[in-house]
Amino acid sequence: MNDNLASSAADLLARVDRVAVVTGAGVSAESGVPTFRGQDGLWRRYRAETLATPEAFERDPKLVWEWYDWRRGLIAPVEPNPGHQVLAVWQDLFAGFSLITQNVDGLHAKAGSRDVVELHGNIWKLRCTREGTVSEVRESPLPQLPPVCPSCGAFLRPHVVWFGESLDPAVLERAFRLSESCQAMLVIGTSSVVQPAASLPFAAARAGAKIVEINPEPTPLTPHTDVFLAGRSGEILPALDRLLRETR
Ligand code: BJW
Repeated sequence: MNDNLASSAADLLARVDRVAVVTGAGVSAESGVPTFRGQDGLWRRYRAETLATPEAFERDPKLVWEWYDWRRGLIAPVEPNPGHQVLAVWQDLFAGFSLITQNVDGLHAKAGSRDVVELHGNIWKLRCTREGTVSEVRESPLPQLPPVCPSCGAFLRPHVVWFGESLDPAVLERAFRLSESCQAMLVIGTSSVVQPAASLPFAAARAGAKIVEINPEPTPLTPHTDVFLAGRSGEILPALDRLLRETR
């Protein structure tokens, strides 16, 4: 990490009251959860269109469920890392703090973050394909694949947003409102290619917010940021937290 850039980011954060954070799979990478794209990404080994689309589920619900059940088993024993922990502490450091995540792993909540805006749903929740009811099911592995609704017998599906599906309008509207009302936005561990999540920092910047990005690799957002901190969020966020406390 470049010390001057980290100091600039800390100075920037020390001067604002309202902060919004957008996270992606990279924030959970140091906990051992694979990302989607990139070297060991899930999409390198599995084809998104065969597993994360409504058409895939229609075609072969058991195959899709086997993949999700495997991922639930992978995530179940995983613990939040120092990056998640700093973000949980920051909710009480700023007068206004919001955390918007594309992740479905629930690790921000496990770290103690409250009221997380989950853009793409949550892998621990299941939704009835007929009635639309949502329930939280932590059991892993699931006893039956595909699981069925205890009330009507229809298949349950993961309560996540697949490609080609719309995000929950209320959740999306809230994410844009928070983005457009913050003074600084941190964009952490996302390749910034999946829409509409990738538009949030642009909406924030248009409304006057400063943008800080944390990622080991540059992304399509990088040229539009005020500060780009190259590195892992589990290392950079604790360092930024220390600098911020010295500055404030
Ligand atoms: C670290 C690190 C460390 C590593 N520290 N960092 C234009 C053209 C074509 C299609 C579209 C288009 N506009 C919109 C679309 C459709 C599509 C889309 O955006 N496609 C793009 C790929 C082009 N979007 C949708 O379909 C969305 N719905 C929608 O738009 O509805 C209206 C509509 C429909 C149809 C057409 C047009 C409009 C829904 C998107 C749903 C995404 N769902 C998934 C799966 C969720 C369930 C599950 O988990 O199984 O969400 S896909 C996957 O990508 C997952 C993620 O949340 C999402 C984003 O990935 P993320 O988090 O950025 O992860 P990675 O792996 O990409 O990046 C990790 C980053 O971390 C990397 O940069 C690393 O460098 C970094 N990193 N280690 C910090 N230690």
